[in-house]
Amino acid sequence: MAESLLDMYKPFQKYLEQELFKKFDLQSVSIPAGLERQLSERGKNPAFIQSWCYQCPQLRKIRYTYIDAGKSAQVFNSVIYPAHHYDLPILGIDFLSFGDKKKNLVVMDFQPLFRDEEYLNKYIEPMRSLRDKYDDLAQNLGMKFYDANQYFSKYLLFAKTEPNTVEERVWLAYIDYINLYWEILDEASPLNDPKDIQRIVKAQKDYDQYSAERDPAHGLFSSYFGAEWAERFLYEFLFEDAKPLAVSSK
Ligand code: BLA
Repeated sequence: MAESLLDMYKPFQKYLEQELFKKFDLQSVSIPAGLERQLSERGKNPAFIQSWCYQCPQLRKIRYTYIDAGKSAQVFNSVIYPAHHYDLPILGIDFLSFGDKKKNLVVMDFQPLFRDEEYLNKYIEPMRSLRDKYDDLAQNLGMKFYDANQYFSKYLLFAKTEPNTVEERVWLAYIDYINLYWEILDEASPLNDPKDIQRIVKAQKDYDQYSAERDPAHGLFSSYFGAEWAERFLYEFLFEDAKPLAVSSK
């Protein structure tokens, strides 16, 4: 399916892109100067990173990033933030492959903004049948960087797996999860009360802060592109609503 094992997540990017352009009236969002693409020749293989960003009335920020460092690393990462008048979970995708495809990590989730029962019943329970269908991809791996009880659902896909499984099982799961996300979005009713909207603004901002502070990719960005670039990429693009900590942990 992939043109070569070397761009193993490119079909996933293409699929998402096609879906987005088919379903939504997308507008390009500019990425701060110097962050849209970057090439590193520091490592064993050159590493190229490129990002895309869009918005539409239903989705206030759609971003995805591809890192191509040949055999050393292939990464597809995407976060889709619904408009502030929808309290839907954030769609999070993180597919990684390191060192000659020996280690493939796939994570995909509808990342809940709130954890009360009503919310979870409304937005997370619908994932349950997919979680059961792809039981093999919902491995009980512990988290080192993140807290599984914050911004992750109990039905996330989280697997360490083989390239074949990525091309076959993960591909099917990916399509199913994305389609379910579109369904939930189609059915969502916009909120009007400014208090409700403020609560969502804050929850999405807290998500950015939490994610920026814990991002396991910080070290990878620094080693490829330098600490300064890594810091900017995190705080000016990936999680732009987060504020850098006064004392940086660089
Ligand atoms: C883990 N994600 C990782 C790791 C890296 C990235 C390098 C550690 C892999 C390892 O050595 O075990 C990479 N994260 C990235 C990249 C970006 C990024 C390249 O933000 C940005 C371009 N991560 C997400 C999203 C989810 C997510 C949206 O960015 C949600 C689906 C999940 N990534 C996630 C999880 C882990 C992970 C759960 C395992 C971390 C842990 O053990 O705590």
